[in-house]
Amino acid sequence: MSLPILYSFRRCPYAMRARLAWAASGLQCELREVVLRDKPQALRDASPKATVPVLVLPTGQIIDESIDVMYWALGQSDPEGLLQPEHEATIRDLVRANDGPFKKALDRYKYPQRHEAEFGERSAESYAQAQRELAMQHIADLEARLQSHTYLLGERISLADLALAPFVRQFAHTNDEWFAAQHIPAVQRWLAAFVASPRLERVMSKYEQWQEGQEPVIFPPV
Ligand SMILES: N[C@@H](CCC(=O)N[C@@H](CS)C(=O)NCC(=O)O)C(=O)O
Repeated sequence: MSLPILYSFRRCPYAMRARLAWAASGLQCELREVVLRDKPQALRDASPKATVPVLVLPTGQIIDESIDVMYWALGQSDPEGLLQPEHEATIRDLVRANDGPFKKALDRYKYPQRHEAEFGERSAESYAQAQRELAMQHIADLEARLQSHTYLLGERISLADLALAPFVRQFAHTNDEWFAAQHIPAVQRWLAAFVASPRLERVMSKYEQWQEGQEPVIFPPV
């Protein structure tokens, strides 16, 4: 029986969230590691927008938004109760804030040179700092949530934690020293637990670039 195929890129936070949910579901898939500057034709054929992750189901159905991959996998099997359907509206709001204004500011903070047209009179450095301040508005919202409980929605980990943590990790890693010096103890505690988790380690194995016709790589690794 053929397995679902997941096109992924190890360091992409969208692909990471999909792999986190996939691993949590207990399902298996064939993982195809993509190099973004050398995307395989099979990925483009499956999804012309050719972003990762993309899930191709044995039925031919294509799911090419990371959040939909998470919902699909956990909709099949959710042994940890990550979906928490009673909180779905809040989860969707958190994901919208993350993938929208936070991600936009994160990209500009991390790679200011790619947005030179937006600098105006500012230097690259002051532009990046302004973007970092914008991103911190979202971090402050997360801090308020995490001050009152262990995870974003309460005392149990949920899809929201897995969907947002890879992006907060990327934000922190942009300047670890600066991030560590901020007064956001609850976010720092939550992120440190995520970074140290066997859950993250399990989805961060390194794979060679996928080549058409190669032996399938089964994910997650056993
Ligand atoms: N909204 C998409 C965004 C996915 C996305 O933008 N992924 C990046 C990698 S982190 C990508 O594939 N970019 C295409 C490229 O760089 O060519 C999702 O949630 O799946």
